[in-house]
Amino acid sequence: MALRPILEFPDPRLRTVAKPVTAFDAELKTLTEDMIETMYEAEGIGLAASQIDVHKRVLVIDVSEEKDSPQVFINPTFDILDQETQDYDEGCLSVPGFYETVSRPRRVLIKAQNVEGDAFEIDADGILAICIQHEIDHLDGKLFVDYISKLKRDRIRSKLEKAHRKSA
Ligand code: K1U
Ligand code: ZN
Repeated sequence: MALRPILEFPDPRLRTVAKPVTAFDAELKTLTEDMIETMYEAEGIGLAASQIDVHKRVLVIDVSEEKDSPQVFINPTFDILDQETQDYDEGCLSVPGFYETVSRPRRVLIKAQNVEGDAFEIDADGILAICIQHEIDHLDGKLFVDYISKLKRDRIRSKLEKAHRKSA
């Protein structure tokens, strides 16, 4: 297993739309193992392959208290089950240090495949429903900062660009 570097906003590669997975092979298994290790090391509750510059429709999530229940979602989609929304102060490993309130549908039906290619569904609410929507946004080249005002987004962009210049 290996840690993979995480791209940070405003890196344009985060805007790439990921392609569906068609090969359920050893390379995919290694990718998911690396993503789980990278998510835990970064202390995140989710990670999309797009964030490590791999533009395939692959996500990992672990919303358990003990951080011992990683879930892998290949080619995930969701249907909204409840039009009611919930607000949550979202963070993002690609936008480190910033949290903003985002409103999303509170209950969704997740449809995905596992690493072997078998289809499954999960009726999700709470943090899992929020996290899967945030991660699927990554696969579509979208970030949580796209839901906030341009003024706030531009402020975050310039602070991160300054931090990147300092660390270069
Ligand atoms: O996609 C990512 O960058 C991972 C992101 C997932 C996420 C967090 C909060 C709301 C929606 C999606 C993170 O894990 S950022 C870290 C974080 O916010 C967090 C970490 C531990 C517990 C709770 C939140
Ligand atoms: Zn994110």
